[in-house]
Amino acid sequence: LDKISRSVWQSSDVRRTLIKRERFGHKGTYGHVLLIGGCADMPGAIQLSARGALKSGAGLVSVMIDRATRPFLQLPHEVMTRTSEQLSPQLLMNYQAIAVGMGFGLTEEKQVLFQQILTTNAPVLIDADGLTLLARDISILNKRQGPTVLTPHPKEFARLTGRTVEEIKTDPFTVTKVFAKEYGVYLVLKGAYTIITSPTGDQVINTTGNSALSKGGSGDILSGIASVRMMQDESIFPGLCNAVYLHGYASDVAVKEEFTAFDITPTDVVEKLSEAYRAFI
Ligand code: NPW
Ligand code: AMP
Ligand code: MG
Repeated sequence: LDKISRSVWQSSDVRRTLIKRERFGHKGTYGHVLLIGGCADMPGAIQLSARGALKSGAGLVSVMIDRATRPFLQLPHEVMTRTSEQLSPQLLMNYQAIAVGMGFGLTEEKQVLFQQILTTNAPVLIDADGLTLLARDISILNKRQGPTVLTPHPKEFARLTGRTVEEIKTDPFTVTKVFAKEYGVYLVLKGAYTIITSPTGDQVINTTGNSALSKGGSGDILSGIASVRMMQDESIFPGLCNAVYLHGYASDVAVKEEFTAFDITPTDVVEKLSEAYRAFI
């Protein structure tokens, strides 16, 4: 691999590829993102994703949950809701990016919904329980018409590949590259150093972030950020790299300025996105 096809994502890359906010832009300019997830046991995950998307400049943010989850949700006023009973191919055409899986649950009913969602041509990011559902029948990826993004941590990637976490950590560059090319997906293997791989095998490493992120909810926030960045930035691949970079950067700012890696929460990280974006406009 040469230096270009596997390099560290830099601040200059973010500055170059992050969308410019236009003086005459409107909410249509910035796209409508749909986040699908949540269940009665885990109502927090989808709310964290919604915060991540909202604080990343989406024109509109909607979440889709099942009716039973609705009473447990406290969403920002700006976020619109749909219930999974309303799901249809026509409805999904209204969104420029879709993310599915955060706190979704693993029931048979969710498996069916998941398969219906993947029939859309819109870009779909699959995270968390979406990845576990995908691991039950990975061949569904071969039927995808639109772009697909997977954001596993090592255990989720182990489920998808049938390998052990140890095997993945021994040679993460090769296993991710082979997988991304085989299934034609963008792959974000999360960790202290996250590796982002394109369907053609380009690879980028992210070095921002710290152990403040090693807490439940961090990945759910990243999914919200990533669904916006992949929709708005130069193209999907740099958008994903920017999302991972800015998520890590926000946690670095938080640890330097206000919190420690002990007491910071994922919710605090979302607030620090303001400073992350400010550094790159
Ligand atoms: P261990 O313990 O080391 O064996 P799962 P999940 C491993 C929702 N959430 N390197 C580690 O395994 C999500 O959205 C809801 C190596 C860890 O215990 C999902 O829908 C929240 N191993 C659902 O929960 C907040 C690593 O993976 C195991 C690793 C399940 O998601 C929390 C967990 O993997 C959560 O986000 C690494 N770098 N990173 C809410 N407030 O609503 C992780 N592991 O079993 O797939 O479950 O990731 O917790
Ligand atoms: P998840 O396991 O889905 O909640 O995702 C965790 C998120 O936090 C991913 O974006 C990881 O890259 C990030 N993360 C976790 N631990 C660290 C760490 N020690 N250093 C940097 N980033 C981390
Ligand atoms: Mg996660």
